Amino acid sequence: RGYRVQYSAALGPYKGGLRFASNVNLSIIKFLGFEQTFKDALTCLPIGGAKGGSDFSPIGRSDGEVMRFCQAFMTEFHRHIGQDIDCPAGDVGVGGREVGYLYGQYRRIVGAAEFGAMSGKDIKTGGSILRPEATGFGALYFVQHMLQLAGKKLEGAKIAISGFGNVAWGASKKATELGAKVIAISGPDGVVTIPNGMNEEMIDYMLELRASNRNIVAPFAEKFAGTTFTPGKKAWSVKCDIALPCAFQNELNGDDAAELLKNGTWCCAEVSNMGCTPEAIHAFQKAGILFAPGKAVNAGGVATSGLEMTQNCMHISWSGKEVDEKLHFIMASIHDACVKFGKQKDGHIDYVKGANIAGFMKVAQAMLEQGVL
Ligand code: 2IT
Repeated sequence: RGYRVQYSAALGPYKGGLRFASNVNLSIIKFLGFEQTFKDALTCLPIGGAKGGSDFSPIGRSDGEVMRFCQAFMTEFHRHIGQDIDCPAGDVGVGGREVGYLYGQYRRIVGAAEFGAMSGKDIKTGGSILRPEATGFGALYFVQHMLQLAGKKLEGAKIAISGFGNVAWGASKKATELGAKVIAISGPDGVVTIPNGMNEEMIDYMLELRASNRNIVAPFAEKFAGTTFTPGKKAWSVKCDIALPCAFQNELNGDDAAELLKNGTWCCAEVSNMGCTPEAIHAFQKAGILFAPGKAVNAGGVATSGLEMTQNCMHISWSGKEVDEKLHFIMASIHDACVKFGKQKDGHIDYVKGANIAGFMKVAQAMLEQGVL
C-alpha cells in the first residue's frame, strides 16, 4: 500500500521523502509530513511539507523486484506530483537506486525530463552533488554550532550513532573529519563498538553493508579487528559524550536516556525524525544536557534537495564547494532561529521550543499573507 500526505504548500511545492519500510502506515506518514512542514520552513527555502511511502520493504529483494515495485508505485503516484506541485525524494529504504527507478517511470509516463519532479537523483540525471552526504553533514554542522555556543568541543568527543544507512554514514564521515571519534554504530541485530573510533575504510564499508541489503551490522565486527559486536544491544548502551540517533522514530526511549545520562552523555542531537520518545526528551531536558530535535538537526537533507530543485530550474550544476557552503549557511541560520525563539530567561536554549516556534511562525505567516490557504 502506498501513501502520500501533502501537508502544506504555503511556502512552496509540497516537499518530503518517500519511506519504504514494512512498518509504514498512514499514522507514521502523517506525523512525518507534519514535522516535515516545519523542517522545510526552517530551511528558509520555498518548499512546503509532505511525506509518503509504502509498507513494501526493499530489504532482501532483488534489483528487479525493487524496480517493478517502484514502477508500479509511480504509475499511480505520477498524477499527484510535478516540479511546481510536489517534489518527493528518498527516506528510509529509498536511496539512489529507488529514486532512479521512480524518476525513470515518471519520465516514461509524462514524456518529459522534468528534473524538478523528484530530488535525490543521481548526479548524471540532474541530482545535486553532496545530496547523499547532506543530512549527516548538516547534522554535524548544527552540532558544531550548538557546542560552540555552549563552550564545548567536538574534537576528541566520543559519539554513538544508531543505524548504518545513508544518514549514519554521512554523520560518521563528517564527525570523523571534524576530529570526533565514532565509537559505536548499530543495526536491528545489535551494536558494534569501535574503541579507537571509525577510520576512512570503516566509513566506506558502511556503504557496502547497506548495499548488501541484509539490514545487519554484525559483519562490520567480523571485518575489522579490535571492534566488537554485541547482539540485541542498542548504541545507547555504549558510554559516549554525544548520542546521534540516525535510524527511526522512537529509537531512543526513556530507559535509553537514563542509561546515557548515567554514563555521562552531555549532548543528544536527533538526526532521525523524532528519534527520541517524549520520555527521553524530558529526561535530557531535566538533566540540562544539550538536546536538539530532528526537524532542526536533520534539515540539511531536505535543504540540499531544495538546492537540487534550484539547480534543476536553472539547468546548472553547482560544485561541491558551492553546495557545501550553502548547506553550511542554512544550518547556521537554522541554529540562529532556534536560539532566537528558544532562548529562556536564564539564557539556556530550548532547541525544541525554538525549532517549533521558528518553523510554525513562517508557515502561519505565509498562510495569513496569502489569505485563506
Ligand atoms: O526527512 C527528510 O527530511 C527527508 N527524508 C528528505 C526529504 C527530501 O525531500 O529531501
